[in-house]
Amino acid sequence: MFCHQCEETVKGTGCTIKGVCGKEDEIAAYQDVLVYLCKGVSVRNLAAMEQGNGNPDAGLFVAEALFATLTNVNFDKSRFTMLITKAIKIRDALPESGSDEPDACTWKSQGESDILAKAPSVGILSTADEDVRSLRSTLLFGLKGISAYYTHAAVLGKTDAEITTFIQKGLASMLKDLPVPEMIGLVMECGKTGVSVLALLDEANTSAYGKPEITSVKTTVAKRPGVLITGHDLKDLEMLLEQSRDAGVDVYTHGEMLPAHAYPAFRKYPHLVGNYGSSWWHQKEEFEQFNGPVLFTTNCLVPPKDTYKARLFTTGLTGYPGVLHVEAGPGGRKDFSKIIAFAKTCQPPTPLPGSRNDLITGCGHDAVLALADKVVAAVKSGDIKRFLVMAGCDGRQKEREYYTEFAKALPNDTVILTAGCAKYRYNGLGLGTIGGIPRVIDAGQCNDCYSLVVIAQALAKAFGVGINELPVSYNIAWYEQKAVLVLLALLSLGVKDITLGPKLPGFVSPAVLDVLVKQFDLKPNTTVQADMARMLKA
Ligand code: FSO
Ligand code: SF4
Repeated sequence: MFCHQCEETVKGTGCTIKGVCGKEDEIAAYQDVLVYLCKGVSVRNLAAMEQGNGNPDAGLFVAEALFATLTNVNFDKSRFTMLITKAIKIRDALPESGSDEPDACTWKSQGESDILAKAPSVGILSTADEDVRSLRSTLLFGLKGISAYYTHAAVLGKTDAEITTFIQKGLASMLKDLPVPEMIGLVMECGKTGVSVLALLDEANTSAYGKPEITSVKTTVAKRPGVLITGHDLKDLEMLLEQSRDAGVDVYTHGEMLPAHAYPAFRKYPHLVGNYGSSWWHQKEEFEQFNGPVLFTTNCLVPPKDTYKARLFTTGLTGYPGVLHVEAGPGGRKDFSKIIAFAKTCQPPTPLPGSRNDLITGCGHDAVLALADKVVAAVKSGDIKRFLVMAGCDGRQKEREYYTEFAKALPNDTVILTAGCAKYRYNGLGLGTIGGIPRVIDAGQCNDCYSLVVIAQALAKAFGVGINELPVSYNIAWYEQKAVLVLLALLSLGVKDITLGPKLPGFVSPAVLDVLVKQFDLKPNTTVQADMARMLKA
């Protein structure tokens, strides 16, 4: 296997024996072959669309397939077998794209040995040139981010053919020998499409569930047994809350589900009682103590311990061998009755240390722009000197303590703008408020990064300056491919001088890094003191 798509990749270069995430060699092979087949589907479908006879459902299929290959989403071979079979079926139902089709358009598998034999010749290392490989990987991982966000929007009924066409265009491009400037152009277009997909998802979430309101969430536990829901899928949360109404159980959010408490549509459920635990990598300890069932809707799934594996359930694109998967039925309806019935047989959750009643979330663009006058006045009076965008992911290495230390060391006249699970490094520090404005503005999930863009654009307009002239510094933490896409989206908006950590992506070659540094002034993080001095002076 060779995988270098996430920040935890071995030695910062690539996982070759087994993923740090727990991905086995075999699953990596299935994922590589699935991505390859999606390239074949894309070539045929793009050609068919030009003739007016494309398959309008192929774009969503490709997005779902790429989402399944994201870090920590699916470890279940049987699910990848189904996706591979479906990819071949969709591809073969499309007309041939020409007489000299690439192998991805025609290759077929007779079973596991074919898949395992094929993988090395179609995976990342099948591109020999280091810089071409780097650009293809950057594009592929950005496309995986788009695919995840697109799938979420589509679940809520918001679709956009331009976005799925771009996913297919990007995939198809990897089968061609393109000149480097054209590849760089596609990476930039990926960032631009990233802004569009984030806007689409924002529209999907807010039209379905209302505009998030600044909300204080309890992390203490109640007395009844509970169901814990984790991941990012709000539709799953809605179905779970509806089906568990009056069932005698409570529902808790975990990890990236925390911001759900801020939506008006979810606040009406009294049995949505709080948030249990913190970011994804703490799940082994936290799920053990939760005592009840845990529903995974999306990443980040960590291979479970036997102590709680029987209490895990997956849905959507997540999967793990031996864990019960809840499939969507007609109209996308999911039956969570087994999970709810199981919860009733469980003990209530054990309280976790450091529980509190006041974890603030829900600072989406509408809520923050409602405070715009206050924010602008605080900047003008000097009460707020600088905003630090500290969005992105959390992760398990010790070096991520940098982000907690950075937040602690920030002067009192600074405000953190965050989204994603990175927030768990500092949202419990009690950093207080400035004239009623929270010092940690949590816009929500990584899926809600669009809010940060809207807030930055509104500030730029209010002060009549460009986005790079604002008193805003970017200190982003990345882990997986959605964060890659958010970074590309920021670059496509012209944001410069982004600090990225805890280390730079292993898939970026020295020559590609040189372009990023020269064009965008991208930098790796260093020490809290040095980075803070630089950002506060900026
Ligand atoms: Fe975190 Fe995981 Fe939301 Fe990521 S839970 S790390 S960017 O997959 O999705 O922020
Ligand atoms: Fe390694 Fe990350 Fe790939 Fe997992 S997702 S195999 S940890 S690079």
